[in-house]
Amino acid sequence: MSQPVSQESLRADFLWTPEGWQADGRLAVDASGRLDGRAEGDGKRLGRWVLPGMPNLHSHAFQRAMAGLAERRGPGNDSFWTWREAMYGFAAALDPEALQAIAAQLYVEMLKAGYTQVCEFHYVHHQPDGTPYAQPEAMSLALIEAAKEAGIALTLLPVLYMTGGLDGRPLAPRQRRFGHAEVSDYLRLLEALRAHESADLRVGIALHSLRAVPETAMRTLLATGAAQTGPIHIHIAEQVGEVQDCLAVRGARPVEWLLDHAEVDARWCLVHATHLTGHETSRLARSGAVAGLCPTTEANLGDGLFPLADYLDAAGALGVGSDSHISVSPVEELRWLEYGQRLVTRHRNIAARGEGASVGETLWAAALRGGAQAAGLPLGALEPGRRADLLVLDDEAPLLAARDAGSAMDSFLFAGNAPLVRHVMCGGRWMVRDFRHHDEERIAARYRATVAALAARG
Ligand code: NGQ
Ligand code: ZN
Repeated sequence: MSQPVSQESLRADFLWTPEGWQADGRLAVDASGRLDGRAEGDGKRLGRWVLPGMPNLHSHAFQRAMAGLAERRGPGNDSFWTWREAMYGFAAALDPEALQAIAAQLYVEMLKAGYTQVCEFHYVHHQPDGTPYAQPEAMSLALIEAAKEAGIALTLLPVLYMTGGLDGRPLAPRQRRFGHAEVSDYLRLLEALRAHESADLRVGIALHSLRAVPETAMRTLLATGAAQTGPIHIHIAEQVGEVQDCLAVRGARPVEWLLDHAEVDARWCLVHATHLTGHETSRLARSGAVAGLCPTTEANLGDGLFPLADYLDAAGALGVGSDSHISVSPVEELRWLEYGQRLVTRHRNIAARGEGASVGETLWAAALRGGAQAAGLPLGALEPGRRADLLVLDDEAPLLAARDAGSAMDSFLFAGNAPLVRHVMCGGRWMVRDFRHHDEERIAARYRATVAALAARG
Protein backbone atom coordinates (compact mmCIF):
# COMPACT_ATOMS: atom_id res chain seq x y z
CA MET A 1 0.00 0.00 0.00
CA SER A 2 1.48 3.27 -1.10
CA GLN A 3 0.16 5.72 1.46
CA PRO A 4 2.07 6.33 4.70
CA VAL A 5 0.53 5.16 7.94
CA SER A 6 -1.17 8.09 9.63
CA GLN A 7 0.52 8.04 13.06
CA GLU A 8 -1.65 10.73 14.50
CA SER A 9 -3.99 11.17 17.38
CA LEU A 10 -7.44 11.52 15.92
CA ARG A 11 -10.78 12.59 17.27
CA ALA A 12 -14.43 12.48 16.22
CA ASP A 13 -17.53 14.16 17.57
CA PHE A 14 -19.04 10.67 17.64
CA LEU A 15 -17.11 7.43 17.39
CA TRP A 16 -18.88 4.10 16.86
CA THR A 17 -17.89 1.60 19.55
CA PRO A 18 -19.27 -1.85 20.38
CA GLU A 19 -21.46 -0.02 22.92
CA GLY A 20 -22.79 2.50 20.41
CA TRP A 21 -21.84 6.08 19.59
CA GLN A 22 -19.34 7.59 21.98
CA ALA A 23 -19.27 11.39 22.13
CA ASP A 24 -15.86 13.07 21.70
CA GLY A 25 -14.11 9.83 20.75
CA ARG A 26 -10.32 9.62 20.58
CA LEU A 27 -8.11 7.32 18.52
CA ALA A 28 -4.41 6.82 18.03
CA VAL A 29 -2.86 4.83 15.20
CA ASP A 30 0.55 3.17 15.65
CA ALA A 31 3.26 2.69 13.04
CA SER A 32 1.94 -0.76 12.12
CA GLY A 33 -1.50 0.63 11.24
CA ARG A 34 -3.22 -0.63 14.36
CA LEU A 35 -5.17 1.31 16.91
CA ASP A 36 -3.23 2.20 19.97
CA GLY A 37 -4.51 2.84 23.50
CA ARG A 38 -2.87 6.21 23.98
CA ALA A 39 -4.46 9.13 22.17
CA GLU A 40 -2.39 12.12 23.14
CA GLY A 41 -3.56 15.71 23.28
CA ASP A 42 -6.52 17.00 21.39
CA GLY A 43 -5.83 15.16 18.17
CA LYS A 44 -6.92 16.02 14.68
CA ARG A 45 -10.70 16.23 14.22
CA LEU A 46 -11.88 13.82 11.51
CA GLY A 47 -15.54 14.72 11.44
CA ARG A 48 -18.83 14.25 13.18
CA TRP A 49 -19.52 10.54 12.53
CA VAL A 50 -16.62 8.04 12.46
CA LEU A 51 -17.24 4.31 12.34
CA PRO A 52 -15.30 1.11 11.68
CA GLY A 53 -14.93 -0.07 8.08
CA MET A 54 -17.05 -3.09 7.22
CA PRO A 55 -15.52 -6.48 6.37
CA ASN A 56 -16.97 -7.98 3.19
CA LEU A 57 -17.11 -11.67 3.99
CA HIS A 58 -17.87 -13.10 0.56
CA SER A 59 -16.59 -12.08 -2.86
CA HIS A 60 -16.10 -13.65 -6.29
CA ALA A 61 -14.24 -10.68 -7.73
CA PHE A 62 -14.43 -11.69 -11.40
CA GLN A 63 -18.23 -11.64 -11.33
CA ARG A 64 -18.22 -7.84 -10.98
CA ALA A 65 -17.44 -7.57 -14.68
CA MET A 66 -20.62 -9.50 -15.61
CA ALA A 67 -22.95 -7.56 -13.29
CA GLY A 68 -26.03 -6.61 -15.33
CA LEU A 69 -25.29 -9.06 -18.16
CA ALA A 70 -27.68 -11.76 -17.00
CA GLU A 71 -30.90 -9.79 -16.60
CA ARG A 72 -32.48 -10.63 -19.95
CA ARG A 73 -35.03 -13.43 -20.06
CA GLY A 74 -34.00 -16.73 -21.60
CA PRO A 75 -36.10 -19.41 -23.36
CA GLY A 76 -37.47 -21.01 -20.19
CA ASN A 77 -37.82 -20.14 -16.55
CA ASP A 78 -34.67 -18.33 -15.52
CA SER A 79 -33.14 -19.34 -12.22
CA PHE A 80 -29.96 -19.52 -10.21
CA TRP A 81 -28.95 -22.44 -12.46
CA THR A 82 -29.40 -20.53 -15.73
CA TRP A 83 -27.47 -17.58 -14.24
CA ARG A 84 -24.73 -20.04 -13.33
CA GLU A 85 -24.39 -21.08 -16.98
CA ALA A 86 -23.89 -17.43 -17.97
CA MET A 87 -21.36 -17.06 -15.16
CA TYR A 88 -19.42 -20.13 -16.35
CA GLY A 89 -19.26 -18.65 -19.84
CA PHE A 90 -17.83 -15.46 -18.40
CA ALA A 91 -15.34 -17.26 -16.14
CA ALA A 92 -14.00 -19.14 -19.16
CA ALA A 93 -12.59 -15.94 -20.66
CA LEU A 94 -10.44 -14.87 -17.70
CA ASP A 95 -6.69 -14.91 -17.40
CA PRO A 96 -4.55 -13.64 -14.50
CA GLU A 97 -4.11 -10.18 -16.01
CA ALA A 98 -7.82 -9.67 -16.59
CA LEU A 99 -8.63 -10.98 -13.14
CA GLN A 100 -6.23 -8.51 -11.55
CA ALA A 101 -7.66 -5.59 -13.50
CA ILE A 102 -11.25 -6.50 -12.60
CA ALA A 103 -10.48 -7.21 -8.95
CA ALA A 104 -8.49 -3.98 -8.46
CA GLN A 105 -11.40 -1.92 -9.83
CA LEU A 106 -13.85 -3.81 -7.64
CA TYR A 107 -11.70 -3.35 -4.55
CA VAL A 108 -11.50 0.41 -5.17
CA GLU A 109 -15.30 0.44 -5.38
CA MET A 110 -15.49 -1.56 -2.16
CA LEU A 111 -13.29 0.89 -0.28
CA LYS A 112 -15.30 3.85 -1.52
CA ALA A 113 -18.48 2.13 -0.35
CA GLY A 114 -17.08 1.45 3.14
CA TYR A 115 -15.66 -2.07 2.97
CA THR A 116 -12.09 -2.23 4.31
CA GLN A 117 -11.54 -5.99 4.19
CA VAL A 118 -12.56 -8.54 1.60
CA CYS A 119 -12.82 -12.32 1.90
CA GLU A 120 -12.19 -13.62 -1.60
CA PHE A 121 -13.76 -17.04 -2.18
CA HIS A 122 -11.55 -17.96 -5.06
CA TYR A 123 -12.02 -20.99 -7.28
CA VAL A 124 -10.95 -20.00 -10.83
CA HIS A 125 -7.56 -21.64 -10.33
CA HIS A 126 -6.45 -23.10 -13.66
CA GLN A 127 -6.39 -22.45 -17.38
CA PRO A 128 -9.76 -22.82 -19.12
CA ASP A 129 -9.19 -26.49 -20.02
CA GLY A 130 -8.19 -27.33 -16.45
CA THR A 131 -4.42 -27.40 -17.02
CA PRO A 132 -2.60 -25.64 -14.18
CA TYR A 133 -0.76 -22.42 -15.04
CA ALA A 134 3.06 -22.65 -15.21
CA GLN A 135 2.87 -20.99 -11.81
CA PRO A 136 -0.09 -22.90 -10.35
CA GLU A 137 -1.06 -20.05 -7.99
CA ALA A 138 -1.05 -17.41 -10.77
CA MET A 139 -4.76 -16.56 -10.44
CA SER A 140 -4.53 -16.28 -6.64
CA LEU A 141 -1.51 -14.00 -6.96
CA ALA A 142 -3.51 -11.77 -9.30
CA LEU A 143 -6.02 -11.26 -6.49
CA ILE A 144 -3.28 -10.57 -3.95
CA GLU A 145 -1.76 -7.96 -6.27
CA ALA A 146 -5.16 -6.39 -6.93
CA ALA A 147 -5.80 -6.01 -3.19
CA LYS A 148 -2.38 -4.39 -2.75
CA GLU A 149 -2.99 -1.97 -5.60
CA ALA A 150 -6.34 -0.92 -4.17
CA GLY A 151 -5.10 -0.91 -0.59
CA ILE A 152 -7.82 -3.16 0.80
CA ALA A 153 -6.94 -5.94 3.22
CA LEU A 154 -7.58 -9.45 1.97
CA THR A 155 -8.62 -12.78 3.42
CA LEU A 156 -7.89 -15.11 0.54
CA LEU A 157 -9.90 -18.32 0.59
CA PRO A 158 -8.60 -20.72 -2.05
CA VAL A 159 -11.48 -23.07 -2.76
CA LEU A 160 -11.48 -26.86 -2.95
CA TYR A 161 -13.73 -27.89 -5.85
CA MET A 162 -13.78 -31.52 -6.99
CA THR A 163 -17.15 -32.75 -8.26
CA GLY A 164 -19.99 -31.45 -10.39
CA GLY A 165 -22.81 -32.43 -8.02
CA LEU A 166 -23.82 -34.19 -4.81
CA ASP A 167 -23.93 -37.50 -6.65
CA GLY A 168 -20.18 -37.23 -7.20
CA ARG A 169 -20.39 -36.68 -10.96
CA PRO A 170 -17.21 -35.40 -12.61
CA LEU A 171 -16.72 -31.72 -13.29
CA ALA A 172 -18.47 -30.38 -16.39
CA PRO A 173 -16.01 -29.07 -19.01
CA ARG A 174 -16.50 -25.45 -17.90
CA GLN A 175 -15.90 -26.38 -14.25
CA ARG A 176 -12.51 -27.93 -14.99
CA ARG A 177 -10.57 -24.79 -14.37
CA PHE A 178 -11.97 -24.72 -10.82
CA GLY A 179 -10.99 -28.26 -9.87
CA HIS A 180 -8.35 -30.11 -7.92
CA ALA A 181 -8.20 -33.87 -8.58
CA GLU A 182 -6.63 -34.58 -5.19
CA VAL A 183 -6.75 -32.84 -1.83
CA SER A 184 -2.93 -32.92 -1.88
CA ASP A 185 -2.91 -30.68 -5.00
CA TYR A 186 -5.09 -28.21 -3.15
CA LEU A 187 -2.83 -28.34 -0.09
CA ARG A 188 0.15 -27.37 -2.26
CA LEU A 189 -1.73 -24.28 -3.41
CA LEU A 190 -2.64 -23.44 0.17
CA GLU A 191 0.96 -23.77 1.30
CA ALA A 192 2.24 -21.59 -1.53
CA LEU A 193 -0.28 -18.88 -0.63
CA ARG A 194 0.34 -19.01 3.09
CA ALA A 195 3.94 -18.03 2.38
CA HIS A 196 2.54 -14.60 1.38
CA GLU A 197 0.63 -13.97 4.63
CA SER A 198 1.10 -10.52 6.18
CA ALA A 199 -0.79 -7.93 8.22
CA ASP A 200 -2.93 -7.24 5.14
CA LEU A 201 -3.25 -10.83 3.90
CA ARG A 202 -4.77 -13.77 5.73
CA VAL A 203 -5.16 -17.12 3.96
CA GLY A 204 -8.01 -19.37 5.05
CA ILE A 205 -9.61 -22.38 3.42
CA ALA A 206 -12.86 -22.95 1.61
CA LEU A 207 -14.96 -25.86 0.46
CA HIS A 208 -16.97 -24.73 -2.54
CA SER A 209 -20.13 -26.54 -1.39
CA LEU A 210 -21.33 -30.01 -0.45
CA ARG A 211 -22.07 -30.34 -4.18
CA ALA A 212 -18.42 -29.89 -5.09
CA VAL A 213 -16.60 -31.62 -2.22
CA PRO A 214 -17.12 -35.33 -1.48
CA GLU A 215 -17.34 -36.42 2.14
CA THR A 216 -14.00 -38.24 2.11
CA ALA A 217 -12.20 -35.21 0.68
CA MET A 218 -13.79 -32.97 3.28
CA ARG A 219 -12.64 -35.28 6.06
CA THR A 220 -9.13 -35.53 4.60
CA LEU A 221 -8.75 -31.77 4.29
CA LEU A 222 -10.18 -30.96 7.72
CA ALA A 223 -7.83 -33.49 9.37
CA THR A 224 -4.67 -31.88 7.96
CA GLY A 225 -2.45 -29.57 9.97
CA ALA A 226 -3.10 -26.85 7.39
CA ALA A 227 -6.79 -26.85 8.31
CA GLN A 228 -6.18 -26.27 12.00
CA THR A 229 -5.76 -22.51 11.70
CA GLY A 230 -7.61 -19.72 9.92
CA PRO A 231 -11.17 -19.32 8.77
CA ILE A 232 -13.10 -22.05 6.92
CA HIS A 233 -15.82 -20.96 4.50
CA ILE A 234 -18.40 -22.99 2.57
CA HIS A 235 -21.43 -22.19 0.37
CA ILE A 236 -24.44 -23.99 1.79
CA ALA A 237 -28.20 -24.43 1.41
CA GLU A 238 -28.61 -21.54 -1.00
CA GLN A 239 -31.07 -23.26 -3.31
CA VAL A 240 -34.01 -25.56 -2.67
CA GLY A 241 -32.71 -27.94 -5.36
CA GLU A 242 -29.50 -28.33 -3.41
CA VAL A 243 -31.41 -29.16 -0.22
CA GLN A 244 -33.41 -31.79 -2.10
CA ASP A 245 -30.28 -33.37 -3.65
CA CYS A 246 -28.60 -33.47 -0.27
CA LEU A 247 -31.61 -35.13 1.32
CA ALA A 248 -31.69 -37.68 -1.49
CA VAL A 249 -27.96 -38.48 -1.49
CA ARG A 250 -26.86 -37.91 2.11
CA GLY A 251 -30.14 -38.39 3.92
CA ALA A 252 -30.02 -35.00 5.60
CA ARG A 253 -30.42 -31.32 4.79
CA PRO A 254 -27.12 -29.55 3.98
CA VAL A 255 -26.69 -27.53 7.18
CA GLU A 256 -27.88 -30.45 9.31
CA TRP A 257 -25.46 -32.76 7.50
CA LEU A 258 -22.52 -30.39 7.90
CA LEU A 259 -23.20 -29.84 11.61
CA ASP A 260 -23.32 -33.63 12.05
CA HIS A 261 -20.16 -34.38 10.05
CA ALA A 262 -17.74 -31.54 10.75
CA GLU A 263 -16.75 -29.73 13.92
CA VAL A 264 -18.38 -26.48 12.92
CA ASP A 265 -17.32 -23.73 15.29
CA ALA A 266 -16.42 -20.03 15.34
CA ARG A 267 -13.79 -20.54 12.62
CA TRP A 268 -16.52 -21.40 10.12
CA CYS A 269 -18.51 -19.15 7.84
CA LEU A 270 -21.57 -20.76 6.26
CA VAL A 271 -22.27 -18.64 3.20
CA HIS A 272 -25.98 -18.09 2.42
CA ALA A 273 -27.41 -20.82 4.73
CA THR A 274 -30.71 -19.65 3.24
CA HIS A 275 -32.88 -22.71 3.63
CA LEU A 276 -32.96 -23.72 7.28
CA THR A 277 -35.46 -25.51 9.50
CA GLY A 278 -36.07 -24.08 12.95
CA HIS A 279 -33.85 -26.77 14.39
CA GLU A 280 -31.01 -26.03 11.95
CA THR A 281 -31.35 -22.32 12.71
CA SER A 282 -30.82 -22.78 16.43
CA ARG A 283 -28.06 -25.37 15.96
CA LEU A 284 -26.21 -23.09 13.56
CA ALA A 285 -26.52 -20.19 15.99
CA ARG A 286 -25.20 -22.32 18.86
CA SER A 287 -22.22 -23.56 16.81
CA GLY A 288 -20.67 -20.09 16.92
CA ALA A 289 -20.18 -20.08 13.14
CA VAL A 290 -20.97 -16.97 11.11
CA ALA A 291 -23.88 -16.98 8.67
CA GLY A 292 -22.45 -15.23 5.61
CA LEU A 293 -25.42 -13.36 4.17
CA CYS A 294 -25.33 -11.72 0.74
CA PRO A 295 -28.80 -10.18 0.43
CA THR A 296 -28.42 -8.34 -2.89
CA THR A 297 -26.96 -11.38 -4.65
CA GLU A 298 -29.47 -13.69 -2.98
CA ALA A 299 -32.27 -11.44 -4.21
CA ASN A 300 -30.74 -11.15 -7.67
CA LEU A 301 -30.36 -14.93 -8.00
CA GLY A 302 -33.77 -15.77 -6.55
CA ASP A 303 -32.40 -17.78 -3.65
CA GLY A 304 -34.93 -17.29 -0.87
CA LEU A 305 -34.92 -15.64 2.53
CA PHE A 306 -32.79 -16.33 5.56
CA PRO A 307 -34.72 -16.76 8.87
CA LEU A 308 -33.24 -13.60 10.36
CA ALA A 309 -35.50 -13.06 13.39
CA ASP A 310 -35.19 -16.63 14.68
CA TYR A 311 -31.45 -16.62 14.10
CA LEU A 312 -30.95 -13.35 15.99
CA ASP A 313 -33.17 -14.59 18.80
CA ALA A 314 -30.84 -17.58 19.07
CA ALA A 315 -27.87 -15.15 19.26
CA GLY A 316 -26.42 -16.31 15.92
CA ALA A 317 -23.44 -14.51 14.41
CA LEU A 318 -23.79 -12.95 10.95
CA GLY A 319 -21.93 -10.83 8.47
CA VAL A 320 -22.48 -9.59 4.94
CA GLY A 321 -20.84 -10.12 1.58
CA SER A 322 -21.36 -8.66 -1.86
CA ASP A 323 -20.74 -12.06 -3.47
CA SER A 324 -21.56 -11.61 -7.21
CA HIS A 325 -21.21 -7.81 -6.84
CA ILE A 326 -24.50 -6.97 -8.45
CA SER A 327 -24.24 -4.27 -5.78
CA VAL A 328 -21.10 -3.14 -3.94
CA SER A 329 -22.29 -1.48 -0.74
CA PRO A 330 -22.50 -2.63 2.88
CA VAL A 331 -25.35 -0.17 3.30
CA GLU A 332 -27.41 -1.83 0.60
CA GLU A 333 -26.68 -5.35 1.90
CA LEU A 334 -27.89 -4.48 5.39
CA ARG A 335 -30.86 -2.52 4.11
CA TRP A 336 -32.03 -5.46 2.02
CA LEU A 337 -31.38 -7.92 4.79
CA GLU A 338 -34.03 -6.03 6.75
CA TYR A 339 -36.34 -5.19 3.82
CA GLY A 340 -36.63 -8.82 2.67
CA GLN A 341 -37.97 -9.69 6.10
CA ARG A 342 -40.40 -6.77 6.12
CA LEU A 343 -41.79 -7.71 2.72
CA VAL A 344 -42.67 -11.27 3.71
CA THR A 345 -43.72 -10.67 7.32
CA ARG A 346 -45.54 -7.38 6.68
CA HIS A 347 -43.99 -6.02 9.86
CA ARG A 348 -41.29 -3.43 10.47
CA ASN A 349 -38.04 -3.22 12.46
CA ILE A 350 -37.38 -6.95 12.37
CA ALA A 351 -33.65 -7.04 13.11
CA ALA A 352 -34.12 -4.93 16.23
CA ARG A 353 -35.15 -7.55 18.73
CA GLY A 354 -36.16 -5.39 21.69
CA GLU A 355 -38.21 -2.26 22.24
CA GLY A 356 -36.20 0.87 21.54
CA ALA A 357 -33.47 -0.99 19.64
CA SER A 358 -32.38 0.47 16.30
CA VAL A 359 -32.37 -1.73 13.20
CA GLY A 360 -29.38 0.06 11.69
CA GLU A 361 -27.31 -0.07 14.86
CA THR A 362 -28.17 -3.73 15.45
CA LEU A 363 -27.20 -4.74 11.93
CA TRP A 364 -24.06 -2.61 11.57
CA ALA A 365 -22.75 -3.91 14.92
CA ALA A 366 -23.59 -7.54 14.12
CA ALA A 367 -22.01 -7.40 10.66
CA LEU A 368 -18.82 -5.84 12.03
CA ARG A 369 -18.48 -8.60 14.60
CA GLY A 370 -19.35 -11.46 12.29
CA GLY A 371 -17.36 -10.04 9.39
CA ALA A 372 -14.22 -9.74 11.49
CA GLN A 373 -14.72 -13.28 12.75
CA ALA A 374 -15.15 -14.63 9.21
CA ALA A 375 -12.08 -12.69 8.04
CA GLY A 376 -9.99 -14.22 10.82
CA LEU A 377 -8.37 -10.91 11.76
CA PRO A 378 -8.52 -8.40 14.63
CA LEU A 379 -10.63 -5.68 13.06
CA GLY A 380 -14.21 -4.45 13.06
CA ALA A 381 -13.98 -2.27 16.18
CA LEU A 382 -12.24 1.01 16.97
CA GLU A 383 -10.38 -0.44 19.94
CA PRO A 384 -6.71 -0.80 20.87
CA GLY A 385 -5.04 -3.71 19.08
CA ARG A 386 -7.48 -3.78 16.16
CA ARG A 387 -6.55 -2.66 12.67
CA ALA A 388 -7.19 1.03 12.05
CA ASP A 389 -9.99 0.68 9.48
CA LEU A 390 -12.39 3.57 9.63
CA LEU A 391 -14.99 5.52 7.72
CA VAL A 392 -15.69 9.22 8.10
CA LEU A 393 -19.19 10.15 6.98
CA ASP A 394 -19.79 13.31 4.98
CA ASP A 395 -20.34 16.20 7.37
CA GLU A 396 -21.81 18.23 4.54
CA ALA A 397 -24.50 15.72 3.56
CA PRO A 398 -27.93 17.35 3.99
CA LEU A 399 -29.33 13.98 5.03
CA LEU A 400 -27.16 13.95 8.14
CA ALA A 401 -28.09 17.46 9.22
CA ALA A 402 -30.12 17.43 12.41
CA ARG A 403 -29.25 13.79 13.10
CA ASP A 404 -28.13 12.86 16.57
CA ALA A 405 -26.60 9.75 18.06
CA GLY A 406 -30.03 8.16 18.20
CA SER A 407 -30.71 8.51 14.49
CA ALA A 408 -27.43 8.80 12.56
CA MET A 409 -26.88 5.10 11.91
CA ASP A 410 -30.44 4.45 10.72
CA SER A 411 -30.24 7.47 8.40
CA PHE A 412 -26.89 6.22 7.05
CA LEU A 413 -28.24 2.72 6.39
CA PHE A 414 -31.77 3.39 5.22
CA ALA A 415 -31.79 6.82 3.62
CA GLY A 416 -28.38 7.28 2.05
CA ASN A 417 -28.67 7.11 -1.73
CA ALA A 418 -25.86 9.52 -2.53
CA PRO A 419 -22.71 8.05 -0.99
CA LEU A 420 -22.21 9.23 2.59
CA VAL A 421 -18.74 7.73 3.13
CA ARG A 422 -16.35 10.63 2.59
CA HIS A 423 -12.95 9.37 3.81
CA VAL A 424 -11.75 5.78 4.30
CA MET A 425 -8.74 4.57 6.25
CA CYS A 426 -7.54 0.97 5.94
CA GLY A 427 -4.68 -0.29 8.09
CA GLY A 428 -3.85 3.27 9.17
CA ARG A 429 -3.62 4.58 5.60
CA TRP A 430 -6.04 7.00 3.97
CA MET A 431 -7.22 5.15 0.87
CA VAL A 432 -10.18 7.36 0.05
CA ARG A 433 -10.16 11.11 0.61
CA ASP A 434 -13.16 13.29 -0.26
CA PHE A 435 -14.83 10.37 -2.06
CA ARG A 436 -11.77 9.72 -4.27
CA HIS A 437 -9.42 6.76 -4.15
CA HIS A 438 -5.79 7.79 -4.58
CA ASP A 439 -5.24 5.58 -7.66
CA GLU A 440 -8.74 5.36 -9.10
CA GLU A 441 -8.07 6.85 -12.55
CA ARG A 442 -5.32 4.40 -13.45
CA ILE A 443 -7.20 1.39 -12.09
CA ALA A 444 -10.42 2.37 -13.88
CA ALA A 445 -8.64 2.98 -17.19
CA ARG A 446 -7.08 -0.47 -17.08
CA TYR A 447 -10.44 -2.00 -16.12
CA ARG A 448 -12.16 -0.34 -19.10
CA ALA A 449 -9.54 -1.68 -21.51
CA THR A 450 -9.80 -5.14 -19.96
CA VAL A 451 -13.57 -5.48 -20.19
CA ALA A 452 -13.55 -4.05 -23.72
CA ALA A 453 -11.07 -6.75 -24.72
CA LEU A 454 -13.16 -9.47 -23.02
CA ALA A 455 -16.30 -8.23 -24.81
CA ALA A 456 -14.50 -8.18 -28.17
CA ARG A 457 -13.45 -11.82 -27.64
CA GLY A 458 -17.13 -12.59 -27.10
C1 NGQ B 1 -20.29 -19.31 -7.20
N1 NGQ B 1 -22.29 -18.18 -6.45
O1 NGQ B 1 -19.50 -20.20 -6.90
O2 NGQ B 1 -19.93 -18.30 -7.80
C2 NGQ B 1 -21.74 -19.46 -6.79
C3 NGQ B 1 -22.52 -20.06 -7.92
C4 NGQ B 1 -22.47 -22.52 -7.49
C5 NGQ B 1 -23.32 -18.12 -5.62
N2 NGQ B 1 -23.72 -19.20 -5.06
C6 NGQ B 1 -22.04 -21.40 -8.35
N3 NGQ B 1 -23.92 -17.00 -5.35
O3 NGQ B 1 -22.90 -22.33 -6.35
O4 NGQ B 1 -22.37 -23.66 -7.96
ZN1 ZN C 1 -20.42 -17.35 -3.47
